[in-house]
Amino acid sequence: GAKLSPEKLLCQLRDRVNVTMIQRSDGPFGTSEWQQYLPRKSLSETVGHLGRCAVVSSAGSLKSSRLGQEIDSHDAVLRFNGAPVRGFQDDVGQKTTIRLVNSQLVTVEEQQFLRESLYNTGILIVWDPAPYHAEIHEAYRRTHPEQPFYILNPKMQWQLWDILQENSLEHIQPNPPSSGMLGIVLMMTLCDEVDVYEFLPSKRQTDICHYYQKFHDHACTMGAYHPLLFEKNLVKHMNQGTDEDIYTHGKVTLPGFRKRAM
Ligand code: NCC
Repeated sequence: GAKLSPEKLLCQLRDRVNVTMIQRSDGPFGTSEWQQYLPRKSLSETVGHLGRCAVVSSAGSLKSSRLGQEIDSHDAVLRFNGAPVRGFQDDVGQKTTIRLVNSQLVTVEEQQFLRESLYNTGILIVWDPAPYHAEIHEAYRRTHPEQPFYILNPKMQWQLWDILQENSLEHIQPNPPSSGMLGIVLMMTLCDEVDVYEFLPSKRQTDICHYYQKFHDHACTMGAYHPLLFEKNLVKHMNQGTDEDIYTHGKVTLPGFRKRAM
């Protein structure tokens, strides 16, 4: 596919990717046991109007970045999976407004997921309910009844994948986008402006997978299962910030969909 202009690409993302959460009345989730475990309020009602938002990748290159203060200066901060803040505040900040987790984490690391306090700050959203276990959702709801806990509409990942494929010259394996890419598009629907940290690696780029673990794997940054390289090309194409910001801060600035007259 031929690459669209950044403006056209933003319109396509806004118009074709349906960023919604599963609602109480939807399909198999509409059964009586499920109804009570889905939040009553919509996500946008829960978060309200958001101006500047930050998306914090889990990349190893965040280590020693000292971006914490800058990240926390945003109205809302999105983090992924088990990425911690305690002990890493200087580099990644401490504010967590939304945590986006994959269903593998919820099911495979079930005991940690149910117990660790990391998960009960802010709003939780889980994606990819294909192998999803309703029991864990229920168990979590019982332990933290007040916390908003949403399930991302599973169509979204394939709508986004289509746009990734259309804007790439190569064939992309039909695997869902990474949590990172899903979170970026989610925040573009909720916020006026989105700063993304270390999704496009800075000068601190490293083979260390996460800022919170001593584990080396090149695929964490470049992708293996997820079409990460294609995601990063697309995000680079839409960047409204400078190449200098990418190099020094690993920072990309994207416009929110709401403020656009497209
Ligand atoms: O590693 P993960 O991702 O939790 O990272 C969150 C997002 O940060 C971006 N990232 C991460 C590391 C890195 N070096 N560069 C990056 O750009 C990516 O956008 C990534 O999505 C996931 O996407 O959900 C993923 O989850 C992990 C794992 O399941 C969770 O951490 C829970 O333990 C996957 N790892 C494995 O399955 C081993 C990973 O492939 C994708």
